[in-house]
Amino acid sequence: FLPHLVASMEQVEETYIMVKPDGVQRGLEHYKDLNSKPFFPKLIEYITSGPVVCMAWEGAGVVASARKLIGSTDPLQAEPGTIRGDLAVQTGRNVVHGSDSPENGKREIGLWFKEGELCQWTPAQAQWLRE
Ligand code: IDP
Ligand code: MG
Repeated sequence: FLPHLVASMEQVEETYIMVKPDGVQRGLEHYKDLNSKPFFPKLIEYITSGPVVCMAWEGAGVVASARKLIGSTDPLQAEPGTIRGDLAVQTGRNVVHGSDSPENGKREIGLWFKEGELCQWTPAQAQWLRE
């Protein structure tokens, strides 16, 4: 949310956004590969405890670069400058998720988004980011 941008627009509008029960329930499927871990019940309690902000990023090497930006699973091992390194303290509250492979990226985007909810777009500065 960028209040300075909103304030500079002529017509300030409000919109109501809600994660509905299916959106929250689908969190249960998301970590199915971890369901034998001892921390699984607490992980599910945590991940379904409130709304989440979902994003689908696309780009060459984006799985690895997003994981680098996010930092190690344990925030105490995460480098300063990463999201977990700067903002988190415990593994069980590590702020952000990123898919660990292109295959899981596809699978997880499929869990959280329906067809037609994603849009393809090219930012105006794209030509200045890559040769
Ligand atoms: P990742 O999020 O870095 O890919 P995963 O091993 O896939 O790490 O674990 C998924 C999530 O499960 C972690 O981000 C964290 O929220 C939680 N988690 C992993 N290991 C533990 C643990 O030992 N205790 C509590 N929570 C854990
Ligand atoms: Mg993972």
